[in-house]
Amino acid sequence: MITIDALPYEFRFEPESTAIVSIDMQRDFIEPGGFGATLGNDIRHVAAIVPKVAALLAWGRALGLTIVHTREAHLPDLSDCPPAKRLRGNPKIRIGDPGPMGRLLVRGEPGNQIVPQVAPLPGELVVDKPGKGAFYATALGAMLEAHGIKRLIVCGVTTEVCVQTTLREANDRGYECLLVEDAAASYFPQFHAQTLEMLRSQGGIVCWTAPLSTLLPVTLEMEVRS
Ligand code: TIU
Repeated sequence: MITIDALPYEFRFEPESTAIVSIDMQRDFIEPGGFGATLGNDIRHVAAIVPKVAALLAWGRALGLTIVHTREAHLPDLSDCPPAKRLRGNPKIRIGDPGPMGRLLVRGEPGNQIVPQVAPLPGELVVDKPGKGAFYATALGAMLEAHGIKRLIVCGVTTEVCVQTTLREANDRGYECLLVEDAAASYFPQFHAQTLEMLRSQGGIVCWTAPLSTLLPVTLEMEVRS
Protein backbone atom coordinates (compact mmCIF):
# COMPACT_ATOMS: atom_id res chain seq x y z
CA MET A 1 0.00 0.00 0.00
CA ILE A 2 1.28 3.48 -0.91
CA THR A 3 0.21 6.52 1.09
CA ILE A 4 -0.23 10.00 -0.42
CA ASP A 5 -0.42 13.13 1.73
CA ALA A 6 -3.78 14.34 0.40
CA LEU A 7 -6.82 16.34 1.52
CA PRO A 8 -8.93 15.84 3.54
CA TYR A 9 -6.62 13.06 4.77
CA GLU A 10 -4.20 10.43 3.48
CA PHE A 11 -5.07 8.59 0.26
CA ARG A 12 -3.85 4.99 0.10
CA PHE A 13 -3.54 2.85 -3.03
CA GLU A 14 -1.94 -0.27 -4.47
CA PRO A 15 -0.52 0.08 -8.00
CA GLU A 16 -2.11 -3.14 -9.25
CA SER A 17 -5.65 -1.96 -8.44
CA THR A 18 -5.25 1.72 -9.39
CA ALA A 19 -5.76 3.51 -12.71
CA ILE A 20 -4.88 6.99 -13.86
CA VAL A 21 -7.80 8.48 -15.78
CA SER A 22 -6.69 11.36 -18.01
CA ILE A 23 -9.81 13.18 -19.09
CA ASP A 24 -10.31 14.84 -22.49
CA MET A 25 -6.77 16.19 -23.02
CA GLN A 26 -7.70 16.67 -26.66
CA ARG A 27 -6.98 19.44 -29.12
CA ASP A 28 -10.70 20.38 -29.14
CA PHE A 29 -10.35 21.72 -25.59
CA ILE A 30 -6.72 22.83 -25.49
CA GLU A 31 -5.87 24.41 -28.85
CA PRO A 32 -7.14 27.52 -30.66
CA GLY A 33 -10.12 26.86 -32.94
CA GLY A 34 -11.40 23.85 -30.96
CA PHE A 35 -14.71 23.29 -29.20
CA GLY A 36 -13.57 25.02 -26.00
CA ALA A 37 -12.44 28.12 -27.82
CA THR A 38 -15.65 28.29 -29.90
CA LEU A 39 -17.61 28.49 -26.65
CA GLY A 40 -15.79 31.78 -26.02
CA ASN A 41 -13.24 30.42 -23.56
CA ASP A 42 -9.65 31.49 -22.96
CA ILE A 43 -7.66 28.27 -23.49
CA ARG A 44 -4.49 29.40 -21.71
CA HIS A 45 -5.42 27.92 -18.32
CA VAL A 46 -6.11 24.46 -19.72
CA ALA A 47 -3.09 24.47 -22.04
CA ALA A 48 -0.87 25.22 -19.03
CA ILE A 49 -1.44 21.81 -17.40
CA VAL A 50 -0.12 19.70 -20.30
CA PRO A 51 3.38 19.30 -18.75
CA LYS A 52 1.83 18.33 -15.38
CA VAL A 53 -0.36 15.69 -16.98
CA ALA A 54 2.66 14.40 -18.90
CA ALA A 55 4.60 14.11 -15.63
CA LEU A 56 1.71 12.35 -13.91
CA LEU A 57 1.39 9.83 -16.77
CA ALA A 58 5.14 9.15 -16.72
CA TRP A 59 4.92 8.56 -12.95
CA GLY A 60 1.93 6.22 -13.34
CA ARG A 61 3.65 4.27 -16.10
CA ALA A 62 6.76 3.83 -13.95
CA LEU A 63 4.61 2.49 -11.10
CA GLY A 64 2.78 0.13 -13.46
CA LEU A 65 -0.64 1.73 -13.01
CA THR A 66 -3.37 1.07 -15.56
CA ILE A 67 -3.64 4.16 -17.78
CA VAL A 68 -6.96 5.30 -19.24
CA HIS A 69 -7.45 8.25 -21.61
CA THR A 70 -10.87 9.66 -22.42
CA ARG A 71 -12.03 11.84 -25.30
CA GLU A 72 -15.32 13.68 -25.56
CA ALA A 73 -16.24 12.42 -29.01
CA HIS A 74 -19.38 11.88 -31.05
CA LEU A 75 -20.08 9.48 -33.91
CA PRO A 76 -19.84 11.15 -37.35
CA ASP A 77 -23.65 10.90 -37.80
CA LEU A 78 -24.11 12.56 -34.37
CA SER A 79 -26.59 9.82 -33.40
CA ASP A 80 -25.03 9.85 -29.91
CA CYS A 81 -25.30 13.64 -29.53
CA PRO A 82 -28.60 14.75 -28.04
CA PRO A 83 -30.02 17.79 -29.89
CA ALA A 84 -30.14 19.57 -26.53
CA LYS A 85 -26.34 19.31 -26.31
CA ARG A 86 -25.74 20.42 -29.89
CA LEU A 87 -28.15 23.35 -29.76
CA ARG A 88 -27.27 24.68 -26.29
CA GLY A 89 -25.88 28.21 -26.08
CA ASN A 90 -24.82 30.46 -28.87
CA PRO A 91 -21.46 29.16 -30.13
CA LYS A 92 -19.90 30.37 -33.37
CA ILE A 93 -19.90 26.79 -34.65
CA ARG A 94 -21.64 23.74 -33.17
CA ILE A 95 -20.70 20.12 -32.46
CA GLY A 96 -20.34 18.36 -35.82
CA ASP A 97 -19.72 21.57 -37.80
CA PRO A 98 -16.43 21.95 -39.69
CA GLY A 99 -13.81 24.02 -37.90
CA PRO A 100 -10.09 24.68 -38.35
CA MET A 101 -9.26 21.20 -36.89
CA GLY A 102 -12.06 19.29 -38.64
CA ARG A 103 -15.56 18.62 -37.36
CA LEU A 104 -15.95 19.72 -33.75
CA LEU A 105 -15.99 16.89 -31.16
CA VAL A 106 -16.35 14.19 -33.83
CA ARG A 107 -14.42 10.92 -33.55
CA GLY A 108 -11.38 10.63 -35.78
CA GLU A 109 -11.14 14.34 -36.63
CA PRO A 110 -7.79 16.10 -36.05
CA GLY A 111 -9.26 18.24 -33.24
CA ASN A 112 -10.50 15.16 -31.44
CA GLN A 113 -6.99 13.74 -30.97
CA ILE A 114 -5.25 13.91 -27.62
CA VAL A 115 -2.39 16.43 -27.66
CA PRO A 116 0.90 14.65 -28.47
CA GLN A 117 2.65 15.38 -25.14
CA VAL A 118 0.02 13.32 -23.25
CA ALA A 119 -1.13 10.94 -25.99
CA PRO A 120 -1.88 7.28 -25.24
CA LEU A 121 0.96 4.79 -25.57
CA PRO A 122 0.33 1.41 -27.21
CA GLY A 123 -1.67 -0.80 -24.87
CA GLU A 124 -3.25 2.02 -22.87
CA LEU A 125 -7.02 2.22 -22.69
CA VAL A 126 -8.88 4.89 -24.67
CA VAL A 127 -12.54 5.68 -24.08
CA ASP A 128 -14.62 7.81 -26.45
CA LYS A 129 -17.47 9.30 -24.46
CA PRO A 130 -20.56 11.13 -25.71
CA GLY A 131 -21.29 12.78 -22.36
CA LYS A 132 -19.44 14.82 -19.79
CA GLY A 133 -19.10 11.82 -17.47
CA ALA A 134 -16.77 9.06 -18.67
CA PHE A 135 -19.03 6.24 -17.39
CA TYR A 136 -22.17 7.37 -19.21
CA ALA A 137 -22.79 5.29 -22.40
CA THR A 138 -19.23 3.87 -22.45
CA ALA A 139 -17.47 0.62 -21.57
CA LEU A 140 -15.31 2.32 -18.93
CA GLY A 141 -16.94 0.55 -15.97
CA ALA A 142 -16.52 -2.87 -17.60
CA MET A 143 -12.91 -2.07 -18.57
CA LEU A 144 -12.00 -1.06 -15.01
CA GLU A 145 -13.69 -4.13 -13.60
CA ALA A 146 -11.82 -6.38 -16.05
CA HIS A 147 -8.53 -4.85 -14.84
CA GLY A 148 -9.45 -5.20 -11.14
CA ILE A 149 -9.34 -1.43 -10.58
CA LYS A 150 -10.62 -0.05 -7.26
CA ARG A 151 -9.04 3.42 -7.15
CA LEU A 152 -8.71 6.19 -9.71
CA ILE A 153 -6.14 8.96 -9.90
CA VAL A 154 -7.79 11.61 -12.07
CA CYS A 155 -6.49 14.51 -14.16
CA GLY A 156 -7.56 16.49 -17.21
CA VAL A 157 -10.04 19.10 -18.37
CA THR A 158 -12.22 20.76 -17.40
CA THR A 159 -12.31 20.55 -13.63
CA GLU A 160 -15.94 21.53 -13.10
CA VAL A 161 -17.38 19.83 -16.19
CA CYS A 162 -16.00 16.47 -17.40
CA VAL A 163 -13.59 15.91 -14.52
CA GLN A 164 -16.14 16.61 -11.82
CA THR A 165 -18.93 14.67 -13.57
CA THR A 166 -16.65 11.66 -13.96
CA LEU A 167 -15.53 11.83 -10.33
CA ARG A 168 -19.13 11.88 -9.15
CA GLU A 169 -20.03 8.95 -11.42
CA ALA A 170 -17.00 7.02 -10.14
CA ASN A 171 -17.79 7.81 -6.51
CA ASP A 172 -21.33 6.50 -6.88
CA ARG A 173 -19.91 3.31 -8.40
CA GLY A 174 -17.70 2.70 -5.35
CA TYR A 175 -14.32 3.86 -6.64
CA GLU A 176 -12.01 5.80 -4.34
CA CYS A 177 -10.67 8.73 -6.31
CA LEU A 178 -7.82 11.21 -6.00
CA LEU A 179 -7.95 14.35 -8.13
CA VAL A 180 -4.50 15.75 -8.91
CA GLU A 181 -5.03 19.43 -8.25
CA ASP A 182 -2.54 20.98 -10.68
CA ALA A 183 -2.98 18.33 -13.37
CA ALA A 184 -6.58 19.46 -13.90
CA ALA A 185 -7.82 22.83 -15.10
CA SER A 186 -10.83 24.90 -15.95
CA TYR A 187 -11.20 27.82 -18.34
CA PHE A 188 -12.18 29.65 -15.13
CA PRO A 189 -9.58 29.51 -12.32
CA GLN A 190 -12.20 30.34 -9.69
CA PHE A 191 -14.33 27.34 -10.76
CA HIS A 192 -11.25 25.11 -10.53
CA ALA A 193 -10.51 26.22 -6.97
CA GLN A 194 -14.13 25.99 -5.84
CA THR A 195 -14.58 22.55 -7.40
CA LEU A 196 -11.55 21.16 -5.54
CA GLU A 197 -12.94 22.56 -2.32
CA MET A 198 -16.43 21.14 -2.78
CA LEU A 199 -15.30 17.69 -3.93
CA ARG A 200 -13.07 17.11 -0.88
CA SER A 201 -15.42 18.79 1.65
CA GLN A 202 -17.45 16.84 4.21
CA GLY A 203 -14.67 14.33 4.81
CA GLY A 204 -14.03 13.70 1.11
CA ILE A 205 -17.67 13.39 0.08
CA VAL A 206 -16.67 12.84 -3.58
CA CYS A 207 -12.87 12.40 -3.60
CA TRP A 208 -9.45 13.30 -2.24
CA THR A 209 -7.23 15.98 -3.78
CA ALA A 210 -3.44 16.43 -3.78
CA PRO A 211 -0.89 18.40 -5.81
CA LEU A 212 1.38 16.53 -8.22
CA SER A 213 4.39 17.27 -5.99
CA THR A 214 3.04 14.88 -3.32
CA LEU A 215 2.79 12.02 -5.83
CA LEU A 216 6.01 12.28 -7.81
CA PRO A 217 8.39 11.25 -4.99
CA VAL A 218 6.46 8.00 -4.59
CA THR A 219 8.29 5.05 -6.14
CA LEU A 220 7.69 1.32 -6.34
CA GLU A 221 10.37 0.77 -3.68
CA MET A 222 8.16 2.61 -1.19
CA GLU A 223 5.41 0.06 -1.73
CA VAL A 224 7.81 -2.80 -1.03
CA ARG A 225 8.88 -1.13 2.23
CA SER A 226 5.35 -0.31 3.49
N1 TIU B 1 -16.99 23.30 -21.66
C1 TIU B 1 -16.27 22.70 -20.72
O1 TIU B 1 -15.79 23.31 -19.76
N2 TIU B 1 -15.98 21.36 -20.81
C2 TIU B 1 -16.52 20.47 -21.71
O2 TIU B 1 -17.40 20.77 -22.51
N3 TIU B 1 -15.98 19.20 -21.73
C3 TIU B 1 -15.04 18.75 -20.82
O3 TIU B 1 -14.94 19.25 -19.71
N4 TIU B 1 -14.22 17.82 -21.23
